[in-house]
Amino acid sequence: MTDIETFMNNGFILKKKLFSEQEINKLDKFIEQQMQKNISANNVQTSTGKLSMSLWNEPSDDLFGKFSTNERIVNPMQDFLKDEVYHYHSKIIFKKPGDAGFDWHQDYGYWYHNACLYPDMASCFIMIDNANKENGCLKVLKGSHKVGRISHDNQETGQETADMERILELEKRHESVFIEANKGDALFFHSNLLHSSDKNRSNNSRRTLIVCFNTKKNNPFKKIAHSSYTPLIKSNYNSILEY
Ligand SMILES: O=C(O)CCC(=O)C(=O)O
Repeated sequence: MTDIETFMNNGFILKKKLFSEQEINKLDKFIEQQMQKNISANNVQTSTGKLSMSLWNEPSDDLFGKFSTNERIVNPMQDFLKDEVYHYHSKIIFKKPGDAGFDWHQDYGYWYHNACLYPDMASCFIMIDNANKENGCLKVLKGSHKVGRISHDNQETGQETADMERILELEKRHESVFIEANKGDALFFHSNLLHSSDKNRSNNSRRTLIVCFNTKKNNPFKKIAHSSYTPLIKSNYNSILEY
């Protein structure tokens, strides 16, 4: 199967070693420096506790931007979504030891409410640390993007949680896949793919940089949250190490 066929059939594709160890070490140091400058991280509350996340809408003109607009991500995204894509937002999930997991949801469960008419949206989940079952790697229901958008309950915390009656049924029909991966690997996944994650039960953080894309033709019909269409200027392959 080609990468496009895999993405179409399964709703995701894991690309091993999309970024080198040297590139991820550079990102790791950059995050450390930004934390010292107090980049804001907000607490997210889920049914299993709390974790922290930083989110920004515009692709920043710094090392984060060299990742989020990198041709290694943008070119496949355009192939998967079959349109020009733009940066919708990026976020870093800091899943520290003991931090919570995410309840079952589709990202389009959120983005639907942001005036995006079609689920022609996807994310690239870049592993900054190795991810495994113990530290709360992502879990997906393979092929579940084909069910379309299912209803979500809006929790008091602001988190959207997919209808559990349907999840229990879908779990019988779709394989649950734990995305165990190494730092530098990257998961591309469709906005309707059902996913969740467990708490971090290890002694180390499990951090990810998640870059979310929308398509040009799916520009939100009104401004609610995240970015509207702005042409994306791609960064070339070498731009991370050159930065
Ligand atoms: O980082 C995780 O464990 C899950 C993140 C997630 O589900 C999301 O950002 O939509």
